[in-house]
Amino acid sequence: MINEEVPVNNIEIWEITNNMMIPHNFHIHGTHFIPLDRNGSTNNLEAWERNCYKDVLYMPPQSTARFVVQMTDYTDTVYPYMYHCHILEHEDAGMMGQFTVV
Ligand SMILES: [Cu+2]
Repeated sequence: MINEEVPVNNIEIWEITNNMMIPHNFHIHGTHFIPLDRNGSTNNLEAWERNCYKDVLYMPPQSTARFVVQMTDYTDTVYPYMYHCHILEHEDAGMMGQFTVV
């Protein structure tokens, strides 16, 4: 199953939400992103999360974050990229999605 189809080189803002009562670490493959805010404010980003490229973002319980991202490499449905929680037990339990760049 492909969760997202992203136009190549498009500059996008993604919003991700952790609606659970435990933290997660959002991780994306094939690109990196610049965090914009957490829970609606840049003040909720740590110093090491600002103005830099990341491929993992800590998501506290009940939090929402936005980041700007650009996918510069094509991929397809045979070898899609993925995003997932970087906590191994969560990843193994299926907390992940797949996306293509077209
Ligand atoms: Cu997790």
